[in-house]
Amino acid sequence: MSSHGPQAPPCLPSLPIIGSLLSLRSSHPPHVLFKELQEKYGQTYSLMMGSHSVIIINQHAHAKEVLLKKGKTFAGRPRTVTTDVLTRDGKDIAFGDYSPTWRFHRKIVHGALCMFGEGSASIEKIICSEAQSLCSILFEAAAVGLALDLSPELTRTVTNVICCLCFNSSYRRGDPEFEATLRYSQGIVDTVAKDSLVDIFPWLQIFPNADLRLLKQCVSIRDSLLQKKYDEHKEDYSDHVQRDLMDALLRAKRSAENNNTAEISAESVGLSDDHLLMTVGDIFGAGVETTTTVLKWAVTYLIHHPQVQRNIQEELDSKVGRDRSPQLSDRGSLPYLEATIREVLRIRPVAPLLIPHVALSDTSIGDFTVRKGTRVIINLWSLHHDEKEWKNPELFDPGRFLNIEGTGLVIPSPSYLPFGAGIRVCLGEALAKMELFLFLSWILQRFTLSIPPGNSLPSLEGKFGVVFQPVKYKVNATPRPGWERNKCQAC
Ligand code: HEM
Ligand code: PLO
Repeated sequence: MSSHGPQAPPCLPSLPIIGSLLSLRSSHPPHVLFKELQEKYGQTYSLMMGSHSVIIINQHAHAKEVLLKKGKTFAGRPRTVTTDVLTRDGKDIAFGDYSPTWRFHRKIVHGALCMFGEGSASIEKIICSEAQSLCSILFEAAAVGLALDLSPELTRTVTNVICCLCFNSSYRRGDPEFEATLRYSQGIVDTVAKDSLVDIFPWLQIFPNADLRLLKQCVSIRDSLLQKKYDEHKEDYSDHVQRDLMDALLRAKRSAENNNTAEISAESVGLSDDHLLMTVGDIFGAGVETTTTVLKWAVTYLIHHPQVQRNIQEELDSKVGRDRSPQLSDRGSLPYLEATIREVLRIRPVAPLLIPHVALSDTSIGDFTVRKGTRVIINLWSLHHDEKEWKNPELFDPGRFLNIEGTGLVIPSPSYLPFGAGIRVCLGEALAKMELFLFLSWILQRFTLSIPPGNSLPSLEGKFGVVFQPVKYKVNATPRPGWERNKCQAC
């Protein structure tokens, strides 16, 4: 405790109405700027976004205090103009405030995702079947010497996994409905929750705003797609079979309706049509954009580091061989691949600022006082690039996640939280890890990825938004020796 007693964190200069906006003008993306501002204001400081007080945290001790030790106190979410458009005023999980409805929906989703652990439609089988068709497309492209932008292919592959889990359906290549999801989802990623001016100054809504217009258009396309899936599910719903997440939500709604008394209705426990749709919308959106983004970063780094790619391939050759495809039970024997995935998640976190948290009561972080309603941004970028915790943080080095012998995995620093932590921790962590492992192992068992001759290496800079995405570029997937012909049709 300081000699002056408890104090608020140091604050950036701020003016009425505009807040600290003048100190935040920068050519850098927000996570980099927030990391730089530590030099002047310390690791934990505050600023004003319009009329809201925001605390920025750049170190793991305070991050863990917020997420774990005081997780419940900091479990709130701010309401913003753009996320309200996306989620019908916070009726979803990710951007919805802490409430019994929020808890209930997290529980249903968790249960539905666990249900897929076993059985004939197991997640592993779904992922492997999608990996198989992705590899077929890469073989076809290689056969005619075509370099591919992997982004739409990886997106469709990942979309099909989550589509199967949410709606028990999938998309073929070129399916117009899939092309529509690609377009609307990119439109949403480009416009939602990126601290655009309307989110800081809600009154700006009254002026024409191209971003907000695009967001509304994209959300309405997404909503009609979700509504269609919902109507189809309602039509052939049965209490006896649960095909997917949509069915799990419908079952919860029906059972609440059957127990309906004067005071407790499906609406009042948060099972309105809006809530159901927004929950699947979240899982569908998160399920696609995050995992696809990590796969794209992984490919980008592998192209920059051919030696890392060769190391993974050698590990695959010796532990899996060529006569069968990798499966989840190989995870323990492929530590170098796992270490590479961990390093990708460190160096380019999908959500470099997580989603903002809000203090639900007066509280504290370290020695600093925090008022109820204060927004808290955990700068994961700072945690993952902290020079005190990571040697050469900008260097891509999977070896840092291996023990000295290179045989086992380690987490070398507590300053590593790619999925967040505590009661707001990512709901899809297990699923995402399975997908990353299986897709990358299937691809690298069969192909070597490189940039077509004459093209320059893709930028590692990335585009800031609600997910931090790499740039677009074309890749050659060259079949490895012994894989010149797609021999693995049967496995
Ligand atoms: C939240 C990371 C994949 C569903 C989050 C958060 C992070 C994160 C950092 C925010 C935590 C916070 O605000 O404190 C990731 C990464 C992924 C990934 C790195 C891929 C590698 C997925 C997938 C799903 C998913 C596949 C869906 C199945 C969610 C949901 C939330 C969330 C629903 C909101 C949780 C809440 O606010 O209560 N994720 N995620 N994520 N994630 Fe993920
Ligand atoms: C991605 C675009 C979709 O069309 C809608 C959507 C829903 C949930 C969001 C997701 C987007 C981006 C990534 C988010 C996810 C909830 C949790 C996840 C923010 C906007 C992360 C990484 O925190």
